[in-house]
Amino acid sequence: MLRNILSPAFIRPLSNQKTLAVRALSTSVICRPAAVDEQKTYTHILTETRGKVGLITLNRPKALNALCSDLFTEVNEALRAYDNQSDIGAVVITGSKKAFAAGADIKEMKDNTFVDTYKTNFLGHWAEMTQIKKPIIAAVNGYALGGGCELAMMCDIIYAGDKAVFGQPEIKLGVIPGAGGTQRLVKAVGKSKAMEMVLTGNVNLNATEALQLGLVSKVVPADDLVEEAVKTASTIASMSQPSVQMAKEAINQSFEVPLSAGLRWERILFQSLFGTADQREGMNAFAEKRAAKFTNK
Ligand code: DAK
Repeated sequence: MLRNILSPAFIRPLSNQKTLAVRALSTSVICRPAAVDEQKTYTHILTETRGKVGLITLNRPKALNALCSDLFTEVNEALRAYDNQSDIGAVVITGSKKAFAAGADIKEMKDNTFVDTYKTNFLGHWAEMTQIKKPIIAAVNGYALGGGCELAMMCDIIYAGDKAVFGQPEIKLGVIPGAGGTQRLVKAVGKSKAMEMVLTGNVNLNATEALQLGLVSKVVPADDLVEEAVKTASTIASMSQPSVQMAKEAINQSFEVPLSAGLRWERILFQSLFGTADQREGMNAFAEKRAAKFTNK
């Protein structure tokens, strides 16, 4: 969406921008494909709904949840379905058994040519996930290596179980991180640590180190991890959904555009929420000393 805003057509008076912002948001919602069948069973993931939260569990434990192409296709399908489901407000992704994900599937990738990756949409899978509007929490239960670490960083909030391990070992395979591991990691842990991790391939972060460096926002005992992530996701899901989705978008812009453009977009989104039923309700509820009841309007 921001690409549209930065185009010359968007450099207009604020009132027009507000209209455009609202139109862009509503158009992108209306044009989305219908939710896939909620009863669908997947091969490599498990899905479950907990209240207003969608829970996706990566489930190839024998391969430490290595992200083969089919698994990623399923993750995207489930995310799109939840994104289109009006009674879901946020999603949690976790892994089964001892791994979150030990990376992209090396056995699948090893004989790939560049053309193969196009045919299987290997590159596209990863880009698709960033289009999801609803917040995603990664509940990292164990190994989050290579693409697994990148997958966690593509989520909006990361909680680490006390057995979590974060690393970017691609250099040991003769390649480099290819889905954000050289970019998002630097912003989370700083240049020196990111260089150390990526250039050696064997400097991993445990949960406590990841917390200290700011890669994760909370460390949770393994047994409570999913419950804690679902609890936070439920809180998010109880807020006004247009505000939640605009806030996610605005924060993500800080990774992508210069500060001045990010501040401008934040202002447009902020102003576009004034006059909505939820803005009136939220502020009236405060004045009346009661909890707000949002209707997402
Ligand atoms: N791929 C395929 N299989 C994997 C795997 C992986 N990444 N990681 C583990 N496995 C499999 C093992 O081969 C083994 O299978 P079997 O031999 O039993 O058939 C099984 O999982 C159990 O693994 P281990 O026996 O090795 O278990 P350990 O506890 O001894 O060791 C480990 C755990 C996590 C330290 C070790 O498995 C390991 O080092 N795994 C590889 C980690 C790694 O190098 N990950 C980075 C992969 S490269 C891109 C998008 C994404 C990517 C690139 C580009 N674009 C969009 C451009 C991502 C690249 C990567 O992630």
